Amino acid sequence: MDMTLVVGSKTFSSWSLRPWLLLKQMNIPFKEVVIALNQVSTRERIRQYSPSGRIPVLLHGEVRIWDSLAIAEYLNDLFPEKKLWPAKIEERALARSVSAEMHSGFAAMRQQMSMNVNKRFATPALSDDTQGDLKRVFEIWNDCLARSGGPFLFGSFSIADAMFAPVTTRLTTYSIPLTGAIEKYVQTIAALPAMREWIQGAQAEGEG
Ligand SMILES: N[C@@H](CCC(=O)N[C@@H](CS)C(=O)NCC(=O)O)C(=O)O
Repeated sequence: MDMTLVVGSKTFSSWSLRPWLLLKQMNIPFKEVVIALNQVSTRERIRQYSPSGRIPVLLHGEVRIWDSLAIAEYLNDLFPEKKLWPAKIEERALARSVSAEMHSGFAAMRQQMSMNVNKRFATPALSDDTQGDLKRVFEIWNDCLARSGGPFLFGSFSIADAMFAPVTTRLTTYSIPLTGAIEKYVQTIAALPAMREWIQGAQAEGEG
């Protein structure tokens, strides 16, 4: 049965990037529908697919899943052999914790460093709250990478990497100085063929 992922503009839609990257990276075939954000028709177009009025949405037969983390969990249920979460229960618990923390937190960073993969800005004066958010993201990454040995947060690519992928692009867009394991991790995500494909798609939109 075909799967269709409805996403927002690739330039801006950080929530959409997560399940899109997960599907691509795990070689799960899907069709995509892209809805341009910030247009007069955006709200109405999203409503055709999404009861919450938000995207991403995954359409699979009669099943509709809205919300990036719910989509990731659905894919994990559908494709257990793909090991979208780490194999060990302790690692899985940690991966779910950091993914949920990303999903529900970091409001200051999201607001001050909104995703725009087509732009590069000089490092802005970061608010205390944004600095606190970045400090916590780096703490999570350093901890996970030290435990797993990399190159991804839990060794091989998992839902946790998909959840944090938009943060890696924000660090580049806003020229945040990086060192050591953090810099290497950002480079690892940027070098993924799927990530390059998303960015090419964003460039083709000519937005931002
Ligand atoms: N918690 C949701 C958030 C989704 C969300 O906020 N999506 C934005 C686009 S990135 C949206 O649909 N905005 C509606 C609009 O721009 O009209 C998720 O994880 O999927």
